[in-house]
Formats: sequence, C-alpha cells, structure tokens
Amino acid sequence: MLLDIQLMRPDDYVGFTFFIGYMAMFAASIFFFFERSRVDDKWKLSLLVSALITGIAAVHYLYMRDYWGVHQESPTFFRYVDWTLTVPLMCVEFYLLTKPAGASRGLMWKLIIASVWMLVAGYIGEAFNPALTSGVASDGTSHSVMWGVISTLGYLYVLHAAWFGEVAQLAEKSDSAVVKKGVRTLAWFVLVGWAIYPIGYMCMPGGWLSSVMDPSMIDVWYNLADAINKIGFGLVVYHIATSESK
Ligand SMILES: *C/C=C(C)/C=C/C=C(C)/C=C/C1=C(C)CCCC1(C)C
Repeated sequence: MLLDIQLMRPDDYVGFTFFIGYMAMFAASIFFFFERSRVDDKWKLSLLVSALITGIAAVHYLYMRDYWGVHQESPTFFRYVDWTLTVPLMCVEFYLLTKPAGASRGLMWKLIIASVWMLVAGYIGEAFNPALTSGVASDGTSHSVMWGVISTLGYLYVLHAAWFGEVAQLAEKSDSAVVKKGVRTLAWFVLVGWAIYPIGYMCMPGGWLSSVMDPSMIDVWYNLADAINKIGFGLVVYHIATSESK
C-alpha cells in the first residue's frame, strides 16, 4: 500500500520553510531543555517555558509540513492552534521575568487574554474569509480588514504593556540590569518580530498587500516570523538566565 504523503519537490520553497522550521524548533527545544541543568533553580521554569514554546511549535510544524505537502494549502487551523498555545506562554515569560519586581497574576492574565483576543480575531479573519469560497479576492477585503483591526487591538495592548505599561515599569524597578535590558529586548521582539505577522495576513486574497504579493507567501512570512520570535525570544530568556546564575 502506498503512503498518502507526497514527497517534497525540490522547488517547493514554501514546503522547505516548513521543513527547516520543524528542525530548528526541535533543536531549540532540546537545547533549552538540557540547558536547564546549568542555571540556578529560580530560572529553571523560565527555560522550561522556552522549551515548551519551541516544542509545541515543533509538533505543529511537523504536522503543517505534511499538511502543506499533501494539500499545497495553508494549514491555517494548525497555525492558529500553535499560536494560541505558544503566544500566551510568551506572555508567561514576561510575567516570570517581572515577578521578582512585583508582577501580579492579574497582569499575566491580562496579557494572555489580549493575546488570545488577537489570535481568535485573526483566525476569523483568515479562516472565514469570503474570498476563499467565491474565488474573488475583493470579496475578502472588508472582512479581512475588519477582523484585522479587531485583532490589532489585542496586539497593541501587549505592545503597550511591554514598552510603557506594567511590564515595562516593573522591569524598570528590577534590581537586575540584565533583566531590565532583557525585557527591553523582548519588547523589541513584540514591536518588530510580531509585526511580521500582519504583513503575512495582508497577503491573503483580498488583503491590502494581495495585489503585490503572492498569497502563498503568507506561509513564508509566518514561518520566518515564528523562527525569529520563538527561538530568538527563548534565546534572550536563556541569556538572562545564564547571566544571572552563579
Ligand atoms: C509564535 C507565534 C507568534 C509570536 C505569533 C504572533 C502573532 C501575531 C502577533 C499576529 C498578529 C495579527 C495581527 C496583529 C493582525 C492580523 C491578524 C494577526 C493574527 C496575523
């Protein structure tokens, strides 16, 4: 009996980014997990969360790679399941880093709710886009713009918290210069790294960039952004943890 999995063609560059994304996430997870033994106890949970973020992504990438291979179509559902699990965990990282300076559980939950809001609205914008059924790109414009704007409100909340709001203020109060600087670096990830996703979103049929960019580019943008944000974010946490360990 033949397996139903199609082997990747050498010119399938979108498929290749899923392939390499999977390996990178997997390797990063092993790294963060084993490095836990080298840091002080109070940092072990932060490194575990980094390992979980890339580990959860690795499992989804394996699945998305095959989904792409078989259907040559965006694995939108699995993409959003992955993000809905991993982005709240990134919010947990902000909480863990600022907890010694007084961060409350309430702050953690506000960030989690804002990020889930952002992702649920984004999912509605992508998965229920009328252009997908009608085949007419312009049919999707008002739908994708409306849900994109709703989603952006959640994004702005997290961005504001990381730069000016509670997270930034607590980091400022921290007595560790490394934590202060590290939280600022993570805020840059939220500003620059996270901004890549709306670019991908705007490539979908009917999106503002769809006339200038191939809709299949959406997955390349998302895969690139995931690698930067999940692995890079984890490395910043790793740097803080190792610098602050004896
Ligand atoms: C590891 C995955 C991460 C860090 C995913 C982040 C996703 C976003 C910041 C998505 C943002 C979006 C908007 C701000 C508007 C359009 C819809 C989204 C969901 C693509």
